[in-house]
Amino acid sequence: MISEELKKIIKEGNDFLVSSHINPDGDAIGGILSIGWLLNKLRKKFIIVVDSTPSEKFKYLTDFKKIVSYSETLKIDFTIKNLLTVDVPNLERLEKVNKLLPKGIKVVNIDHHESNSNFGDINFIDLRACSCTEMVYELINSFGMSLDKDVAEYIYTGLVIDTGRFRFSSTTPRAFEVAAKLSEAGARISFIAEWLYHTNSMETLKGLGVLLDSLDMNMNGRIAFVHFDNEYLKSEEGSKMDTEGFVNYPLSIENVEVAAFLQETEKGRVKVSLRSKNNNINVNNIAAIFGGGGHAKASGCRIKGTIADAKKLLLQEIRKKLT
Ligand SMILES: [Mn+2]
Repeated sequence: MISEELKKIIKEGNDFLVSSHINPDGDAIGGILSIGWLLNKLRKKFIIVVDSTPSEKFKYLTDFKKIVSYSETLKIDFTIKNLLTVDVPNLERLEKVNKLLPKGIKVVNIDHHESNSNFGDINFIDLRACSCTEMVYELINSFGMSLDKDVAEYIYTGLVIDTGRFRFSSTTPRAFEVAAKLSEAGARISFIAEWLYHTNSMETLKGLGVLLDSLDMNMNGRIAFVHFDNEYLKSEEGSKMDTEGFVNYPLSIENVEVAAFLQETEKGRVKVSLRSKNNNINVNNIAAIFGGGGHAKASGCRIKGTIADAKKLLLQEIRKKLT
């Protein structure tokens, strides 16, 4: 349900900073672009800023280039009065974008993460929404606007990414209803599927080979780990690959219940993506132990130490849940 309070701040407010989490995924990017589309229709002043450069994978989205990557020298030519976040469970996830926020601004929080801390002045949280873009779709609808191809593709991209192509158990009948409307509005369904899931760079495919070689099975095949060490991530080939979706390969193994994809992004610092196929194992809770978060079946965190250290710590926690 769209609250009157939410509609009011979007209708009457101005000078918005729109943002999402660091390393934005398809739902984050689709979410901020569809909010931008709405604000533009309402002739609002706004800027979209995220920490980190968005993946080129999403360059087919019309206003992709309007997403600004945070830098120390970034100048915004208006005073921000409102912050609008999409797909952000807590403000820390904005990372350096926090430096742009003046004191006393209003915060609007649009999200579907279980771990959301309700940090906004206005919180639009819907744990049943398949994607944040589905929530923005409802918001745009509440303004009685009709969709064009551009916004239909922003929304559809979030929906496809966050439902794993309408595959996750979280995929609702509503997701298909919304997808039908987006297709009607001109979203290129076939092109997006081909581009997102059946087009790879050579480096990505070679990287997948390296990753699969690292496969490490634990607890009689119930837990699968894969990893990249820092040397590979920094190498000529490794630095060019797109690792999106890689965690699904270990997860696809029959009898695997929990999969973890570890990347030593810096020496002594490991980024972890966690996935669960077991309804009784909530990987959001496991990620939370290490200061991360996400969803019951898909979450992430960062662990200090080597790949071996991180595996050991994760194994300890996952083992507790599995026994
Ligand atoms: Mn999302």
